[in-house]
Amino acid sequence: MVTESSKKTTLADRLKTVGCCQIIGAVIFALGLVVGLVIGLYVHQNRIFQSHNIGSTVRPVSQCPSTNPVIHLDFESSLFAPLTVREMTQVAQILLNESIIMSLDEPTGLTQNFITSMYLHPPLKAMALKYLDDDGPNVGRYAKVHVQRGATSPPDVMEYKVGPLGGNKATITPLTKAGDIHFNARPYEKVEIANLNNAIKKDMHILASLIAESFDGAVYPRDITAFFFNGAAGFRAEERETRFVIGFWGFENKIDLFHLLPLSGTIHSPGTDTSQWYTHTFYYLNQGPYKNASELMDSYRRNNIRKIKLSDGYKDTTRNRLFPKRDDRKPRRNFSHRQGSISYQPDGARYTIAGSKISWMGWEFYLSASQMRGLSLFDIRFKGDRVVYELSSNEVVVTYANDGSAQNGIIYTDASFGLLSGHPVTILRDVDCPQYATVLNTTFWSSATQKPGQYQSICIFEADGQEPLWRHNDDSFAAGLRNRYLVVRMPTAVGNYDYIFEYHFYLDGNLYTTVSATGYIHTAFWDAHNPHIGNDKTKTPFGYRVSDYSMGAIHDHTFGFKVDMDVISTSNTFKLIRWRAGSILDAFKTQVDIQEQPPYFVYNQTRYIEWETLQRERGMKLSYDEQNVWIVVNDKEKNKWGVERGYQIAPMKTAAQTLTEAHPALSALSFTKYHCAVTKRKEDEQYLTSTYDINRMANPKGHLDLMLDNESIIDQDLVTWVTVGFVHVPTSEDVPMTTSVKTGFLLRPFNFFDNTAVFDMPEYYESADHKDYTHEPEAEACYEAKYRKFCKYC
Ligand SMILES: *[C@@H]1O[C@H](CO)[C@@H](O)[C@H](O)[C@H]1NC(C)=O
Ligand SMILES: *[C@@H]1O[C@H](CO)[C@@H](O)[C@H](O)[C@H]1NC(C)=O
Ligand SMILES: *[C@@H]1O[C@H](CO)[C@@H](O)[C@H](O)[C@H]1NC(C)=O
Ligand SMILES: *[C@@H]1O[C@H](CO)[C@@H](O)[C@H](O)[C@H]1NC(C)=O
Ligand SMILES: *[C@@H]1O[C@H](CO)[C@@H](O)[C@H](O)[C@H]1NC(C)=O
Ligand SMILES: *[C@@H]1O[C@H](CO)[C@@H](O)[C@H](O)[C@H]1NC(C)=O
Ligand SMILES: [Cu+2]
Repeated sequence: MVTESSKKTTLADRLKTVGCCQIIGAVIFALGLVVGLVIGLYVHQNRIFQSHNIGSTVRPVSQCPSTNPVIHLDFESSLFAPLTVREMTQVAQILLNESIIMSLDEPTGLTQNFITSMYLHPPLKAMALKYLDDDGPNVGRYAKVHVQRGATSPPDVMEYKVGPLGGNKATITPLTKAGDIHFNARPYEKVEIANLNNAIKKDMHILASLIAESFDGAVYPRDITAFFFNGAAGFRAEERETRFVIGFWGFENKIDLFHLLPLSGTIHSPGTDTSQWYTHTFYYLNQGPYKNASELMDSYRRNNIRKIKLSDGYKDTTRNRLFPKRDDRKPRRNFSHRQGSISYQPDGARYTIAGSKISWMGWEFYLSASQMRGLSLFDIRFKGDRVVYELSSNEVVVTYANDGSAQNGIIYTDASFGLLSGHPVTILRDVDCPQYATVLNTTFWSSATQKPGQYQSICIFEADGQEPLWRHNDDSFAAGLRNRYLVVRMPTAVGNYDYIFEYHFYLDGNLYTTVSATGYIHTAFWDAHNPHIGNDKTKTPFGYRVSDYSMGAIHDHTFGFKVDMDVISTSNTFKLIRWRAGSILDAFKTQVDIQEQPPYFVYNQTRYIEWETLQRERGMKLSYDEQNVWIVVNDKEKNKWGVERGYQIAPMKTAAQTLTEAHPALSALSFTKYHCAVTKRKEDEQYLTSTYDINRMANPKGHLDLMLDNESIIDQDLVTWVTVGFVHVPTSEDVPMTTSVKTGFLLRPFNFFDNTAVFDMPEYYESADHKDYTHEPEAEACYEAKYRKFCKYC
């Protein structure tokens, strides 16, 4: 009774208050409106904005606190940080002093010795672990250097380890033997390209009228140039036969890979004596081979050949077809003039960077990078336990298929060119990462200038996933945790493609590795009268027509990673959980021998799981028909429930290699056959591929199948080599730009913790009776300062 009456009073009182409030509210509102208008006019006229003077109508908003997460950037004191510019200079000086190279001037000829790349040689793991875990001595920093030795007889390529860097105790250790790496198996670099360009000059002169008549009045070298990266330089290491194709100029002194032309040839280009080089095997509109340019020209003059004549004015349209700029003739989308949603950091950064060590919400790891292999992370720990010793991108393979004289059988192993040494990439704030991201440099050695360089290529930030990491609603409560994660992102540009490598660290111990592809597609000439295509003049067996004279060549993108898991210690075992279907008896018989199905089973069929411990090194492929779960466990470490602690390796949606062993490249690319291969870790099994194998496919020397040699992998230091990718059928939407496509894999705790690892985080929780309410920390509203200008050049 008492309660009821008091309730009524309260309600009546409230109603009164409300009525009263409404009047007061209206007055305040009117006042506010006037004040607001006046202030608005004032602000407008004076073009100033002083938030603390605005009064009650506008909530005062100030700039978000800017905390600098960088404690220091002394990379040279770190075990794993990328080499610094200073260290690279020291290494070059040491090689010069020891006469391994003769000069640090720009190389001008192939008969010189010069450095083609340089990057951190990771410390020996045993030593690094002693240092990290047992107060062992600092193992120092070492460089790995590739030297192209054209001055040596016979010429070759050598790799050296130089260090320890910093003091005056550095020594040079050859990692290869003289002659081991044949000179003709080396990757292409600028000096050779200049000589290859020279080698075709006289042919271009001979073919001048063919070029002009066929290609819209094109004149070499004013309008067209040659492209030399058309796949392997030879099948055997000794061979060097460089196929070239002609195309229009694109951006910035580079060929336009979208407007290649149907004129090609091959340059016999072995060794260093360029006077012995010659061109041969010419094709025009896939007609040939012609022994030399004169022979082709003869045939053309005598009309013994089918001809092509591009439409008039075509060559002046190529740039606009490709240039990635908004088309001003297109109407703007409604509201597209407004700024889109953005995220900001209201309470300062929640991560720190000390040297190359990054910490965020229980995660700790070191960042590293190599100009050849890209971005790496070392010593990844979560809540104090080491989970991964090394997580590194290793290789990107792109295998094309095409019907073009120099445009068939193209295979790129991008790490041979260098995942980070192609074009300097600068992080585009607001495009690549939010304003508040921290940007770190990576370094590279420029083969062309014989100087070190660095660019702003990695960004680090906490991302707002804008989604629940977990949630639950019940009649008695509602609760959840917003998903936020740390991102380490590195965009790269290798030729026409841009790859964006990322690592995402989650609050629950999950770690995503992803890679996206965007950029330009690589095409071949579209020949409407190609005798190899059917009546439907829109496609070839190798892809669709995507422009007047271009077809998009089908290809795959395959990304290989080294994942050196250390679940708590280096003693790990790999287990397969097989996802089975069968009878109830089959299920039980995997553990106990029973003869009769227990009576309470409603069906006699079920699914069940079986465990297999991998005894020996093995490569595995995913299959929809065989659902397996891959886990790396430490059988000496148990969780509270007695289960061995582990981490799962779970690929995201991925393609599989479909080339068979009949394809000549498959052994050099043997890693592409597996989605996951498990090997016993060895210092000399550093990478999935060799820099040189693509140019010596007949006898490749550094690929994954050579590591899979049946060694025991029970309670060993294991490396799992994870490979994911996608197939690409280019369509008209890839022109001018392929929008980003993503794949990757997840490392996920698997009985690693006693329970969900996030219940040490502040969360949102509300009981139905509203008596218990907690939420994540909430800072005052603020605006994010644009502390770095968007525009790089203005
Ligand atoms: C250069 O070499 C000489 C002897 O070969 C050695 O004494 C000197 O320390 C070296 N200098 C550097 C910078 O390595
Ligand atoms: C081109 O080949 C033809 C016949 O195969 C030969 O007669 C001619 O000398 C060659 N020309 C050049 C410039 O090598
Ligand atoms: C865009 O805005 C205009 C003007 O408000 C409106 O007439 C039109 O229907 C809108 N178009 C779309 C696609 O929403
Ligand atoms: C990063 O590289 C840029 C050049 O791209 C340079 O100006 C800057 O000083 C470098 N920053 C650090 C910390 O080395
Ligand atoms: C399973 O159940 C089906 C249908 O109930 C029955 O026909 C079949 O014989 C059973 N199989 C076994 C092995 O009991
Ligand atoms: C791998 O090694 C085991 C044990 O030595 C042996 O039984 C097996 O035949 C080997 N397998 C291969 C493919 O060599
Ligand atoms: Cu692609």
